[in-house]
Formats: sequence, structure tokens, C-alpha cells
Amino acid sequence: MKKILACLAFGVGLGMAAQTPVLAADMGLKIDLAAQNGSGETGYATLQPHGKGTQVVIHLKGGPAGVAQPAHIHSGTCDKLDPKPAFGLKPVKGGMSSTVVPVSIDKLLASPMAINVHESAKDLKKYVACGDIKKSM
Ligand SMILES: [Cu+2]
Repeated sequence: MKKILACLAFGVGLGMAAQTPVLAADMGLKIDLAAQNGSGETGYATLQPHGKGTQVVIHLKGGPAGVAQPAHIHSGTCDKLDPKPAFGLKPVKGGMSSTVVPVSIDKLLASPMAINVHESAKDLKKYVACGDIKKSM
């Protein structure tokens, strides 16, 4: 019995040490959103596994009151974004947006992608905030 317990303890210890980075990714990502084009809008987005998909929650400060700001996941990086959205996100309103997209975090990390927020439905061309989807380490 003592030997089994010792093995268990060793296994758990080893598993935790080996899996720490994997666990961190499994538990989700936090992406900083930087202001663009003088918007003054900054914040972050969290990505959490949700079934086979990913729940994306955006928290943004400094946006215009009462305006829904379109948000998407685009291919590319904030410096060089593919203008065509890869996945739609719910518009940011009152500083928040929560959407489940039908793609895993691993897939989102597999090629360069970014979360961006636009000024308004009328002024889609003005980008107000953006963050590259990547592991923070
Ligand atoms: Cu967009």
C-alpha cells in the first residue's frame, strides 16, 4: 500500500511539472487589446475552451457609450490584417462582447490570427483596438 501511494505521489508530481504549460493553454488565453488610430480603447480578450469551440470574451474600456462596435477574428496580425473576417464576434457594447466560435484554441493558434474591434457598423474601416492571438509566454 505504501509503495502504491508513493508511486501515485510521484506520478502526480511528475505530471504536474510536465503538464504545466499544456494546462495553461487548455485553460485558455488572455490577449491584450491595444488601441489603434487614436481610439483610446484598450482592454483584453479571454479565450476559453467551450465544447469543440472557443468562448471569446472581450473587455474594452474607453469606447463610445451606446454604440455597438463590430468585432471579429481575422487572419493575419494587427500590423497586417486580412480585411475579410475569419470569424464574427458579437459587437462590443458597454465594453463587453461574448461569443462562442466553432473553432478550437489550438486551431486559432495554428496560424497568425488577431481579434479586432471596429469603430461602428457605419465606420467599419476604422479599427479601434486589436490583439494578436498568441500564447502570452
Ligand atoms: Cu474585423
